[in-house]
Amino acid sequence: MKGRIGLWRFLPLSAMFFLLAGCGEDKLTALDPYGPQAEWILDNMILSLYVMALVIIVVFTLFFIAVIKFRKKEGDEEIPKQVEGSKTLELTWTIIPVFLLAILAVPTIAGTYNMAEEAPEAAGSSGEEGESAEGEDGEENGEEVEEEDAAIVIDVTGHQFWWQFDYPEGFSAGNEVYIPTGEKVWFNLTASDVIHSFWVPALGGKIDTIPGVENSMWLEANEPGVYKGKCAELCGPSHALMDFKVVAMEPDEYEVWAKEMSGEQESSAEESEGGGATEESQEEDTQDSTMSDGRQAFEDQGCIGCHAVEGQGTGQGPSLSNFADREKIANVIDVSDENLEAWIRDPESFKQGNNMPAFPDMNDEDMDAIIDYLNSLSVEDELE
Ligand code: HEC
Ligand SMILES: [Cu+2]
Repeated sequence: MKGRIGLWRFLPLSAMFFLLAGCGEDKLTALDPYGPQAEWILDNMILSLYVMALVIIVVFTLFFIAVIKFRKKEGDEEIPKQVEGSKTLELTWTIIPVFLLAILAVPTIAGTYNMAEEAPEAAGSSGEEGESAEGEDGEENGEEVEEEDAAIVIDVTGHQFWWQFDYPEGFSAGNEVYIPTGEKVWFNLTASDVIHSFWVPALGGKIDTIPGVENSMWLEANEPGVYKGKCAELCGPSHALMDFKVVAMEPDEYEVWAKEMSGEQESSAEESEGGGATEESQEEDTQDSTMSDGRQAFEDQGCIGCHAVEGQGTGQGPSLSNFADREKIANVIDVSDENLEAWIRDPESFKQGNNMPAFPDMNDEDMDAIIDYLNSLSVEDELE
């Protein structure tokens, strides 16, 4: 019996297998790419695996040949000839690795530059792109300019422990970033507090978001879907809960979504005579008798101070303009009224160290009104 390995010893290994098998969920894996950048990364992972496999095979073959061929034989008492240094061998095992590293270096460097490509001239910050393209440039290169202008550049800010996405049209999305499929979408990234790292494994590489520094990258999704993202840099107690989602839509659907998101802002600005969605206009809104109880409570309780509901968000809290479209509350809690209430009453119990104050004593009336109000904030609904 001695020396036989019990099968049970493989149990931890198979447990690991099942654990890892779960990694594919939520499209949260670099091994199942959904965009050109992620495909490039996977190709290069495989290339380096081939190179490593080749090295292992050659080294082990030589090793076993040496062990078997030169092992001590019966009656072999002499000490073998002692050799030291061999120019040929030294050169061989210097040149071959250099060659192998070159095979890896060429695509790596080319790809790194390709991924770090800067956004084409920032898209017009308002809706007048088309006009300016035609007005200033002749018809000849009008098309080209328009194409450039159409590039979507999203400003990303990492906060403890949520993500802010500001769109060129002037609206803001919290925690879930919407992009069109089939084109490069550009991200300018920074952070408000500590260093975070922006990573969507199924779509591309990761990049640090650093306070005071603006990094840039692009991502492209081949097909519509929801791709999970993670903060990949330890940033505080709830770092592991600092998730986000990329929601990729067909371009025409995305157009409508973006219009809805920015349209909401316009209509609210129109309602208040002042025009701009400034603080005063929000105060004016407060007097508006048609305002829903929920909206009223949302303002009375001070939620509005941190959460934009239409228009440009602040860095204080995620924009809730399309809160009802969220797949999770604060990215970690399943969506339900009970959970939403629990979150508002005590966010700390879900996400340690986060910056939303608790509202433990809010009266039920306000609470219910706010929950109804938040549940009504859907933009996807209006796409149908
Ligand atoms: C001082 C600023 C502040 C105030 C006031 C505030 N919040 Fe928040 N809220 C935050 C921050 C910061 C987060 C993000 C927490 C995180 O995920 O780390 C958040 C997250 C949320 C979320 C989850 C958002 C998402 O993307 O899923 C909801 C819902 C929410 N708050 C509702 C409210 C309501 C309702 C009120 C008023 C009763 C309120 N908040 C008041 C700062 C604030
Ligand atoms: Cu983080």
